[in-house]
Amino acid sequence: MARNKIALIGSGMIGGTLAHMIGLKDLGDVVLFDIAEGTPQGKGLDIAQSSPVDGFDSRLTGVNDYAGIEGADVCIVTAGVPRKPGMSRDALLGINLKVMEQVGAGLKKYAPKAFVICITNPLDAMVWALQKFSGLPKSHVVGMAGVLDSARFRYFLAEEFKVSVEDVTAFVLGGHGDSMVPMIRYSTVSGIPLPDLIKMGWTSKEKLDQIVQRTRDGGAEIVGLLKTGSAYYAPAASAIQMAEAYLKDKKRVLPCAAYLSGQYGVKNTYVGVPVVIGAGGVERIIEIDLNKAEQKMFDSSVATVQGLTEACVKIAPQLA
Ligand code: A3D
Repeated sequence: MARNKIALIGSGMIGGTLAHMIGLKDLGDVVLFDIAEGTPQGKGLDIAQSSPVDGFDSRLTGVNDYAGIEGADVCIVTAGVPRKPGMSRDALLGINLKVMEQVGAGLKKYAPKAFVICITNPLDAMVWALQKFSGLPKSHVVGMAGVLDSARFRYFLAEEFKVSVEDVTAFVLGGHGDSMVPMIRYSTVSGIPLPDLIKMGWTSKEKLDQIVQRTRDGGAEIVGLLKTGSAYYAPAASAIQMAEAYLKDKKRVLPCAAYLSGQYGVKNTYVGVPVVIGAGGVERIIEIDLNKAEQKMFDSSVATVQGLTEACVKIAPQLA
């Protein structure tokens, strides 16, 4: 059986980390693509030279031409610019939308059968535009944000409860931004919901509210510390989990930015919801029950995302 081919569109901080993780996990051969000459080639060669030490056989190559991604099974898109301290994700929209147009054309021509995971910000609007520009099936174009936001929530909760991160499950819904909706009722420690843990005296509502806010600000906290760019280890790990679910037909239930065509009463919008990822791409969108307060937060998050997609249409009317 031929090895999987994984194309990384964008070979910056997340792209390089993805390439390294794909090698270490033996997920397939890697093609790094970037407009910067030398960057994908240099990163590919550096990681390839670690393969004898770590014992993996992935072939890594770097290219500046979309022809190099031809026939890719999975494409992970990080092309564009990241935030600087004090910048919102939304401020990246104008620049990154133009990048999505180029990436979409490259995918359409060379990798129309790929499962595409978009990471470029502002995430929900960029994945929506990328699907339109590329014309690939909506089941095969998905955005990574929920796995990362949930991982941040899980990490902070595990720290608060002094238990293993493995035993903390959490869901974060809605758009990837300040309006994201960490779902307290659906988050548990080994099946015990967070509201019950408050009753059991493990934590207080005030402490949970602080953790929810820290989760919402999780990206900005790292941008503030790094000063030169945004997070890349945890975003890369999150996208790898989604790619692995597809390549191994794992049917994982993961929160992802998926195309809604009526689910949750929302149409023509990509936003974070739980989905099943398997060999068919996004195989199912799971509609969970939201109470009034959760619905209100979700609706306002959707409205924020739709405001951004409208801004995309103003810049690129062909997206309408
Ligand atoms: P960075 O290290 O700057 O890498 C981006 C790469 O894209 C650079 O190597 C550029 O040369 C390349 N690039 C720019 N324009 C093009 C183009 N037209 N075609 C191909 N390549 C191009 O950034 P990064 O890897 O840290 O972040 C990449 C993106 O991910 C940014 O938009 C971030 O905001 C975003 N991001 C999203 C999350 C989510 O959770 C959704 C988390 C972290 C970062």
